[in-house]
Amino acid sequence: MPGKLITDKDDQPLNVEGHPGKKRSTPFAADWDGDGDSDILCGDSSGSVWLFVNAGTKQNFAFSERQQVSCAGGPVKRYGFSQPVMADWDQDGKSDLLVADYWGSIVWYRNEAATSSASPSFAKPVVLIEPYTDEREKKEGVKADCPFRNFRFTVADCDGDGLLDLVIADERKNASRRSSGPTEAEHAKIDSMKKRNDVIAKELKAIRDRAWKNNLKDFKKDEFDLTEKEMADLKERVLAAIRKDDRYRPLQRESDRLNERIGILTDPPYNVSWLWFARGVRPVKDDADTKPK
Ligand SMILES: [Ca+2]
Ligand SMILES: [Ca+2]
Ligand SMILES: [Ca+2]
Repeated sequence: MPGKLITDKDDQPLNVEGHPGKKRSTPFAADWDGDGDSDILCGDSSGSVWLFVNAGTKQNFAFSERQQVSCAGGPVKRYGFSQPVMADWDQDGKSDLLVADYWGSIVWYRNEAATSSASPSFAKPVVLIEPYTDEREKKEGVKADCPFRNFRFTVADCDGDGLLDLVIADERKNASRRSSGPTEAEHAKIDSMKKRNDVIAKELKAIRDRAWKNNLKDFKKDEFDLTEKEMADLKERVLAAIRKDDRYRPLQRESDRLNERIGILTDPPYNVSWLWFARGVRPVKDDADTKPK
């Protein structure tokens, strides 16, 4: 289905600004003003959350100019790449705002408006998931038993216990599920692969040496007495001879595969994304205490 550009009343595209060059904005549709149609909240790369109110109808949008979403303490502003989600977190009948950010925190802004149909009025944020600051990483490393950074998340009562839960996708610097290096069994596997690689390396060298010796014979002089042109000629012949050898390529391929598998076991790939389930998270502390350093 082709997309339809959402435009404002002047027919200009709705623009969510963030840092120059970084535009990973995250929209969330919600009926902000309680008039029955969907309005749009949008987080941006700088950590702000913007609101576009639909002053038109469900079918014919007419979005007003963007407004920055605020709470009791001032503008809602997180630590980059904010993602807003509206959900009635404390189940008092009024939709609250939850925001995730780059550092992997999720905060909850309680809606303190008088009624559920009034435009929201948010309290100061309280922390549901603490950020993974540099300081914390220095102390704890990249832990394998909790989400890391750069969250995207959704809210639902997944386990049906009546409390809303969080489902989080993080971005991890280190994909390893181990806190230390390879296990004993993996070390044994690595050793046996390295041994096989040594054998292959010797066979490959023998093929190259033989090709060199055989082709050098045709020049009828010592290799140190060859002219520059003769040396280039010899190298070309050696390469051709190696390519003709039936064993060379399969051995080379086997060695590449072994090196790749050794690499995976000893140096895991970086920047993967894992999914996490956080059951009915209660506020952990005031946001002022968790500022990333
Ligand atoms: Ca609306
Ligand atoms: Ca609420
Ligand atoms: Ca639940």
